[in-house]
Amino acid sequence: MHQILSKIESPADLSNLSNEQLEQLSAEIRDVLCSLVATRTAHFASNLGVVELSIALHRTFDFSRDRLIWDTGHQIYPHKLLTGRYDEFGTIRTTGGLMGYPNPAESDYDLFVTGHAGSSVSTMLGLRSGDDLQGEKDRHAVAVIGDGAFPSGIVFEALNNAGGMNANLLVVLNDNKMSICPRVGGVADYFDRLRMNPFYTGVKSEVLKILNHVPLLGDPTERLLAQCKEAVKAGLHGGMLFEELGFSYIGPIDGHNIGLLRKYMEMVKTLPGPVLLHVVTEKGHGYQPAAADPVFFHTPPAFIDDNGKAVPKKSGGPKAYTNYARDAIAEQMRKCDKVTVMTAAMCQGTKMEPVRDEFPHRFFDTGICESHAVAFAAGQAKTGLRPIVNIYSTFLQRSFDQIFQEVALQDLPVVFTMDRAGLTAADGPTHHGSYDIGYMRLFPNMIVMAPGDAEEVGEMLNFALLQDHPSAIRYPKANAETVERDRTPMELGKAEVLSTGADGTVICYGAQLADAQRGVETLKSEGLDVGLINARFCKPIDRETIVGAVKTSPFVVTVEEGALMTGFGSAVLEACTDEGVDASRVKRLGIPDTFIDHGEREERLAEIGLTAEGIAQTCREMAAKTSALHGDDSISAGL
Ligand SMILES: Cc1ncc(C[n+]2csc(CCOP(=O)(O)OP(=O)(O)O)c2C)c(N)n1
Repeated sequence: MHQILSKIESPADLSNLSNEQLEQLSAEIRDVLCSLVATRTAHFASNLGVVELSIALHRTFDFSRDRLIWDTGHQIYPHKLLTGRYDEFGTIRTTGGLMGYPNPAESDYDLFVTGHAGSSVSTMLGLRSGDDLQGEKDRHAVAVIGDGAFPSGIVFEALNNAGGMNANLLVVLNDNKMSICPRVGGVADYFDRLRMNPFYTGVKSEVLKILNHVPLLGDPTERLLAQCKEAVKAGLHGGMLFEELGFSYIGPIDGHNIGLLRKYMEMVKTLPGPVLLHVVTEKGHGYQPAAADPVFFHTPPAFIDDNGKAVPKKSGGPKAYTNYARDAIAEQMRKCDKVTVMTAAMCQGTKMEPVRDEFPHRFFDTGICESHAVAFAAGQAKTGLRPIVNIYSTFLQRSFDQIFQEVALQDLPVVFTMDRAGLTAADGPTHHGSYDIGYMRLFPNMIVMAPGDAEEVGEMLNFALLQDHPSAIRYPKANAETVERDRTPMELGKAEVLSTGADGTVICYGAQLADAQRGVETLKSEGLDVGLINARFCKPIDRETIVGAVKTSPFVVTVEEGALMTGFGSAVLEACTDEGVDASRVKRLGIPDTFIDHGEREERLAEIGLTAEGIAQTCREMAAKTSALHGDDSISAGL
């Protein structure tokens, strides 16, 4: 069925194909993408939009030698299909299958494992510089970056540096007018003006006229290109921002016209110095529902196409932590008009659209600019507002220094609600929220918390907003359960003891509480009496309760869905050592010191023991070990 695509073993196989055949290839790639999203959640609209661009790039350059980086990397599916991964493509985003992002372990055509936006121009400049210094100046360097990722601060740092170095570098701006949600900010408006500017239409047709006389392959003349550049510089408006930074700005051009793309790429290939090629694409191109609703189709759930209408295969289901957090934020904003909320281009992922619509003046989308968002929140906090920075754990890593300097060092009451804290399944290592416990608890003044169940999300947010210090609340990408118990009120640095046990204690930090309770109940039915503590706070840690449990329990198992190194369990060990308490009978469950692959979240959690059975089994092992140590047959006999 995919007559051309199925024969593409490497991009070299594109070399004999005509533009008509390349267009057929585009249709075949789109067909593969549509079949994929009928089976599972995957990045869709962005990939539909870059089909022709991917083909033109691989047809023009030789990326077995030249350098190519797709910024963020979520739009890399056509590239994967063109670089020898057609046969395995059906495995993408499944355990053991292809990654949904670039992965050098899969292919030499993928240079970096990425998933976070904004680094492409910097890394490409490094590659350019490395190749130049090592006598490989003939290798071309190409970074493709979306208009959503473009306003990230680091991109401008890289453009500034590249312009100053006059590096031979091609930056392709893939302008589809969208981030995940509609793009925001001044740069977005600037791109709009570039598209609309009548002078530009003029430039475009002038350039086209010239290009029509340039042979497709070979002999591109620098003189003509210099003329284009001069034409732009002569004041025909648009692109001046890039020109001033030292780039030659070319475009905008139609990113779905393969012939045109190839012509321009042949042209810019030989243009010396840094070049920005502005390519206009349509997100969702070729599948009408996705083009009409690119927000939903950015990463849609598996769906069936019912006469052009996407019907999700599964709907409903229990409420996720994200929804509880969203509702809690909305409630606080209704209660107090000093409460504001920030997102860094993740309004949809954090399900904040209703909050945005209800509080348009207290909802701030900074674009993909996490470090700015944090410093911005600090400024608001200084004026007396109570900002909530609602960012995924993994993306908030970008703001480490602003969390340190602008927030913690000033002791400003900014609240961080960290979504996707823990394993995030199909996206893999770039998206797991593994490190926030460590990077938050490092800083003096910071209050670091994790709700044990659904109800605690709102209670913790309320508690956080009452503090005069910065605080962080983490929760995973998971459905939130309710753990039935007599609840104790939230108190700074106080854990909640759900039950005590003569044989051991589980101390849970965060959303594994329900699993821990199930695990403890299973053990009880087996004759092992294990108590359960809901830690609530990693910092300040409840020394009295937690160190007390380590002192008096035959064993303690700590549970957290975060990196063990610097995590909650480490905080427990540190507290014990500080108090001179023997912590050798403490076993820590969490994310080990390795990068976790993509795959089903449940599978991945099971591998590291973060399930009810995993927790129970660790307790059994600890019970056997400690009873053997103490020569106590009764416990091991009970197992
Ligand atoms: C640092 C960081 N923050 C947020 C995200 C989440 N994210 C993934 S893709 C995306 C939109 C990117 O827009 P654009 O670059 O225009 O690409 P498009 O999908 O429109 O092709 C966002 C916000 C991310 N990957 N990295």
